[in-house]
Amino acid sequence: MTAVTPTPADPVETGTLRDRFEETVARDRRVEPRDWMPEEYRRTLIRQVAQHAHSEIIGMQPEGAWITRAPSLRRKSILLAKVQDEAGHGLYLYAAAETLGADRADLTAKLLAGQQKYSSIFNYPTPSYADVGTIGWLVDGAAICNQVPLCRSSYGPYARAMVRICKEESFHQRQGYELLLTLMAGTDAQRAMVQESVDRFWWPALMMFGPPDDRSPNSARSMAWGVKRHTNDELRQRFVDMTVPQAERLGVTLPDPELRWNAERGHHDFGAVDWAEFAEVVAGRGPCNAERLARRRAAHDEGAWVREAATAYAAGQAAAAAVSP
Ligand code: FAQ
Repeated sequence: MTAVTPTPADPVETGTLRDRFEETVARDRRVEPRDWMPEEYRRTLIRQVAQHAHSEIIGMQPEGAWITRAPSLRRKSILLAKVQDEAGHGLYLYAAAETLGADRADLTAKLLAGQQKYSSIFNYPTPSYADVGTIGWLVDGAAICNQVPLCRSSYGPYARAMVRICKEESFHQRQGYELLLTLMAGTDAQRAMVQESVDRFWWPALMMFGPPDDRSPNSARSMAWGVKRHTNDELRQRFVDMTVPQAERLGVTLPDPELRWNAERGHHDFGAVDWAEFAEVVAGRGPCNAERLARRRAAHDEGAWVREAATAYAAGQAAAAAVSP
C-alpha cells in the first residue's frame, strides 16, 4: 500500500483546521487520513498502531512453534489458520499506519533495532501444548477485551481494521477455550498440564493491558482524543470479571489467592501485578525477548529475496503500463 503524504505539520495552531479536528473528536466522528490532525495525534497513533502490528507479527512465534507438533491434523489446520490470521492482522495494521504517513519498512527496521515495542506477553515461553489453548483463551481473550472498544477509536482506518481483527480474535479465543475443555475432559496428566499453563500465563495476561492508570503516561491524552476509549485498569478489571466464571466452568484455579467477588464494588478484587517484572520484560529482559527478536530478524533476512522479487515485478508492471497505449 502506498503511504499517504501527511498533511503539513500543525500549519495553523489556532485556526479552522484545528477547530474542525477538535469538533470531529468531540462529536465522536472519525478522523480520516486526509483530514488535518495535530502532529502529536499522528505520532501517538503511529506509536500505538505500530506496536500493535509488531505484536501481531511477533505473536505468531509462541504458538507457531507448535504447528509441526500439533497432535492431530484437525488441531494442526486450526493452529495454522490462527497463526496466518495473526499475520493478516499485522498487515492490516501496518497498512493503517501507512495512512498516517509511516513507512512499513521503517517501522520494521525500528522493531528489529529494538526501538519500537511489541506486547510483553509474547516474551513468555510456550513449553507445553496446553499453552496453545491458554494463549487462545487468555491472550486472545485479553486482546478482545482491549480491542473491541478500539473499533470505536477516533482514527477511521484503525477503527475499521479493528472490526475485522476482533471478529477473528473472538474465533481464536473460542478455539483456545475448546482446546482446553477437551484437555480437561482427558487424563489427570492433561488436566495438570492445563493448570500449569494457566498458572504461567495468568499474570502476564493481566500485564497486557499496560501499566496501572497512575503510571500510564499516554492514557489521558489518548482518551481525550478518542484513540483509547477506556483506561488500562478499567479494561484489566473487565477482563478479570469476564474470565473468572470461564475458569470455573473449565475447572482450573486462577493463581491468585486474593481473587474474590466484591459485592459492594460489583467486581472481583484481585492481587497486585508484579510491575517490576513487567518493566523488565518491556525493557527487553524478559524470558524470550532475545529469542523472539533474533527469530524475527532471521525471518526478515530470509525474506529479502521475496521483497526484491516483488519490487522488480512492480517496476516491470509500471514500465509495461507506461508504454501501453
Ligand atoms: N507490552 O502509557 P501506556 C495481540 C508500553 S494483542 C509492551 O499505558 P498506551 C493479538 C506503552 O507502549 C497485543 N509495552 O501506553 C494476538 C508505552 O510505551 P511508549 C497487542 C507496553 O499506549 C493474540 C508505555 O508502556 N495489542 O497482539 C505494554 O496508552 C494472540 C506506557 O504505557 C495492542 O497493542 C505491554 N503490554 O497503552 C496475537 C492493543 N503496555 O510507547 C497473537 C492496542 C504498555 O510510551 C496471538 N494498544 N506498554 O514508549 C493499546 O491498547 C495500548 O497501546 C496499550 C498501552 C493498552 C497496550
